[in-house]
Amino acid sequence: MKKKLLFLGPPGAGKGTQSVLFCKKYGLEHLSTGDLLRNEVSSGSVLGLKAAEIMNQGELVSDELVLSIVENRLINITQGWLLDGFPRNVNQANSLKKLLEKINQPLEAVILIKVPDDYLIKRLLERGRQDDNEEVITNRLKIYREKTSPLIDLYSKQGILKEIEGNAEIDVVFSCIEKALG
Ligand code: B4P
Repeated sequence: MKKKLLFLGPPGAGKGTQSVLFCKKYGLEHLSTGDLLRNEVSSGSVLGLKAAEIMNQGELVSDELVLSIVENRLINITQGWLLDGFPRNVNQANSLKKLLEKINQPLEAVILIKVPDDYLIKRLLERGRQDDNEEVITNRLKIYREKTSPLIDLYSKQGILKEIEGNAEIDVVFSCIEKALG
């Protein structure tokens, strides 16, 4: 099983859901920039307050902040890792590439979880997190299309992208991911 992974997909595709299951089963370190940013927000730090404002509008938090969070974690992991929600734009992808070259741990596979917009909106409205209201979700989908979706082409050209149909039961999606990475 591959041990240096990235899960990519639109908001609500199930990146977080599948990452937790996968890391538990295969002993990888789960690096979710969304979770790390929400921890920063709960801590009430100045950075957290700034991040909360941006996240509640469905925009991307600054590359600088996200990169510093990821770099600090990634360099200390030895047992394999799964990046969830990072990178989210081309600049973050380029920075990740440089960082992985520096630590000599190349990305082995990228899982793209695909779900139609209608289902994404329904799932997120049902979840009801602070940034899960119709207006913000619409903006998050727009940002995904504009800034994150170019990464699909980038990783496809590198020959490491695997596409998964995410509009199915959680355990079915999980099995498809295992098959794709096995
Ligand atoms: P994230 O925390 O990454 O969250 P997400 O993309 O909205 O959701 P995810 O795809 O993980 O869906 P989940 O499994 O939870 O981002 C939140 C915000 O943080 C961003 O908008 C941005 O502001 C900021 N941010 C994060 N990373 C950043 C970065 N690198 N740079 C800049 N800013 C960044 O699933 C959603 C729901 O669907 C859940 O309720 C789940 O139970 C349900 N679900 C999952 N799988 C299902 C299935 N198969 N069937 C039915 N329901 C399912």
